[in-house]
Amino acid sequence: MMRLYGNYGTASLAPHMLLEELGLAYEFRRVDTEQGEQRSAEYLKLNPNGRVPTLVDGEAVLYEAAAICLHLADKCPESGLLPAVGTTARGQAYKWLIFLTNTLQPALIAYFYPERFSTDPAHASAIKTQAELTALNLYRQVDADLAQAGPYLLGEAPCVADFYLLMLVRWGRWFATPPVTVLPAVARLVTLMSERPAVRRSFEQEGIPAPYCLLPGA
Ligand SMILES: N[C@@H](CCC(=O)N[C@@H](CS)C(=O)NCC(=O)O)C(=O)O
Repeated sequence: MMRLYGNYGTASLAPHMLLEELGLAYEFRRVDTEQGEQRSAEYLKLNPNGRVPTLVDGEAVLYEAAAICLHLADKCPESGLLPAVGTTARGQAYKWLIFLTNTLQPALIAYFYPERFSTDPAHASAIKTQAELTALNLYRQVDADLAQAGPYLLGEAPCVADFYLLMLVRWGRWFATPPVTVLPAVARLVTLMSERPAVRRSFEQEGIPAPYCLLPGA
């Protein structure tokens, strides 16, 4: 059985949602990142970056959330969460997933860990502010695309990148302007994705309450 190492609401959420969506047998092993368990010697043997998630699938040990998502979708081609190899739609799915993981996610990481981006602790607040502005512009770019060609990133049906986007939109709930409050097409995608039974199950397992992409009571 596969083992997903992760923590609630973190970068392990996208692989977790996909494991549920695809109906694959797995076990979720919590790594308490607030307590620093990601830096334990035992965990570093699996993921030398000291980050979650990590997936153990037989002999394979995979880190990087997007790679894990692709691997899971590849295991179930009949799910259609990745279009056929060589098609334009497959290329678009790669584009979106890599945009999310390589462009939007780094801005969010700078927002959550600003102290890692300067040797001077006094810079942290400015880095955080800029990271929020950058991320909001990127969410806006996604919103414009979804408004034109949605409701999902590839149009009529969800692909692996929509699960990833849901996860990253959730992270924006901490912003002064959470993306779902100003970006209607993004908010629609969040509604559609979070209505999926598999997504609900993973939210329940991680103790994620509604509203999923806003702070409680917002
Ligand atoms: N590029 C990695 C980033 C993973 C990442 O930053 N995970 C965060 C949680 S969202 C983490 O493990 N944080 C603990 C830490 O940085 O010490 C991925 O996408 O898997």
